Amino acid sequence: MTGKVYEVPADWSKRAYLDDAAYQEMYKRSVSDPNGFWGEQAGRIDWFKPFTRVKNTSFDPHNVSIKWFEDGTTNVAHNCIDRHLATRGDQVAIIWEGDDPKDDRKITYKELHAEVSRFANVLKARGVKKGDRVTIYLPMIPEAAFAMLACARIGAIHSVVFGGFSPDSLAGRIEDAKSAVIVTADEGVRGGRKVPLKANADAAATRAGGVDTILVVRRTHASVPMQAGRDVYYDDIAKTVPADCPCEEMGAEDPLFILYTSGSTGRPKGVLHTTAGYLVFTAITHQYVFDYHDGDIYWCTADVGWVTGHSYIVYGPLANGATTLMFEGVPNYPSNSRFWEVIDKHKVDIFYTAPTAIRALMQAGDEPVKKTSRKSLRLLGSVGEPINPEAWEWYHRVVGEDRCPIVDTWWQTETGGILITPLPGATKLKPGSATRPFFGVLPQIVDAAGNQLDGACEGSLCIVDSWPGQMRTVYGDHERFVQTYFSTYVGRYFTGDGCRRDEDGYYWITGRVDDVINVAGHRLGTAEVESALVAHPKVSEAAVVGYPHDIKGQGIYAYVTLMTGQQPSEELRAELVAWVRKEIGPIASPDVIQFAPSLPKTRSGKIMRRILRKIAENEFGNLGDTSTLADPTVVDDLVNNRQASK
Ligand code: 6R9
Repeated sequence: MTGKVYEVPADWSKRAYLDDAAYQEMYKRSVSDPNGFWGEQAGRIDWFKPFTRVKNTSFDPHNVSIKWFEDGTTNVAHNCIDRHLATRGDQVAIIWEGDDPKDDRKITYKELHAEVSRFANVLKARGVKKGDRVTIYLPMIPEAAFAMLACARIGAIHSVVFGGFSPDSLAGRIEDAKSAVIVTADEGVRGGRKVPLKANADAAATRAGGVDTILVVRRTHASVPMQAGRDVYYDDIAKTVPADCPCEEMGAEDPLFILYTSGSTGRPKGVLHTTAGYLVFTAITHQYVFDYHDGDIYWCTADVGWVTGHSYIVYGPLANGATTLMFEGVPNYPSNSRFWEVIDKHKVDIFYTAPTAIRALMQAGDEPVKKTSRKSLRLLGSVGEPINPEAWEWYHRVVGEDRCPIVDTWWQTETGGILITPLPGATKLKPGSATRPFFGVLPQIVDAAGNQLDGACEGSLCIVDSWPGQMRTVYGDHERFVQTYFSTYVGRYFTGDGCRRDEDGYYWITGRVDDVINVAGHRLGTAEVESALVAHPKVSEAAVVGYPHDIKGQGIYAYVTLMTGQQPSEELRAELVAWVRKEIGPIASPDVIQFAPSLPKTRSGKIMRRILRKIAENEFGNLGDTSTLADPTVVDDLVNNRQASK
């Protein structure tokens, strides 16, 4: 920790929406009078029918129920598009920057209206109705945003699946959502390489069953097999449908989307977000956290397959009438200057990315950054995992030339939007700290027994009352929602994160305290990787833990016990890595596989992950109590055969 504090720059305290006094006052009001505060904030969106009740929420595990603005009606696409037409029809809504620096496209609000309406009519032509689930498996092309907004327009529920997931992972999500329609592309393009999206969608549809339409957007124009009756090219039907499509009137609590995310147990959960509260919350956070003003060019580098892409590429920015940049490529293609070149090309004011990208670019040195101008930049953001102070300092000094504040935003798929964050005109920054709670957010740090800790302390992070962007349930499994989030610390939302609060009341997220690992900003359950490994015919048992990784934050370390008669070998190691990539997707590739004749277990048969974590972290001296192990000698073997991690 550098211990350094960065004051709010003088020009920022002048131009920002909020200074520290305004933050303090609004924060106090937001938590002492949530009905008044959020009732007013709901005025940032158009309502078809006004609500009469603001907050109706309970975290009581016998009756977890979260409703905001429940009797009002509105439509998300209307708020993100139609209502802007009169004042900003010719303003650019989306700047698309392709993987190849020569490819780009600008889409005005008027054009967005036409594209989304047409897309909505195409979905209708394929029988999609209000409440139906549509799976979107697309690369980062404008059609991904069109498809999401088209669903919102007609009241369909989208489930976006990251293009890096395997056919199996995609199939699981299609099945769980009971989705009959998949929107995909012939192929995706990333870093100059093709991704066989349609082929993956075909395999997933076969596995999942129940898919009656695969809508194919042409991205590379590669020839892909098309199954008659089921598969159709988007542009072929788009020509045949009207350009005009009215917005469905949606209840505030009607579902907007499902997004699958990993937890510590079982299969990924379908996190369900609804209409009005989510939109109000993403809009207010996008405005204040990024201090978004009319005319700013805003760029979030996330993929729409993750919640950051949903909330801060599409919904928050478009609700605010912003210009949002959508990037198809990767940070190091064609060179390590790509991010900074895109910033110069499109005069980006606000740039929001992930620590893993910052660390990777930092390793490439200052030169690729310094050869670009970046003079348009005035604010930097970070999200997805804790940012180490070294990376923070480099981002601030080299990328932002000491003039751009950094907003380190902590939040989750479940929270819908940012919960702990600096506000650039109000908050002094400490590198590595997400600083203070956003409006309406009441964090609580608890000890293992669930006691509330006060003042400077460290423990597990809970949130004690609801905010409008909170997930409403696990799709199709409300009991799992209650069990996962409200039972560990009764009556409180448990985030799964560890957290320290310092003497200034600043929050420092220390990472997950459950069996979730965060690899390059992607959430993975260790249980998911384990079940992929044990599905291999030569594997009898597997235990997976995270370990510190210079660029990815955490790497994946897998201990594997083979079936009797199988011999460890380099070939088998490579085969298992390839197997996990195929089962889950490249993001889940184990970095290290250690073959272990047996795993450390308690007498009741539970694997002692604490020990496995220590060995993976190279902390042999500090293995803690091993006396409860059924066979303590197992540990010596593991230590002696530890694999060097990359
Ligand atoms: C938005 C997003 C959520 C988990 C979360 C935490 C980690 C996210 C962070 C951060 C420290 C930050 N996380 N932002 N940790 N500082 N600024 O990433 O959602 O994919 O659901 O991941 O990511 O561990 O619990 P999601």
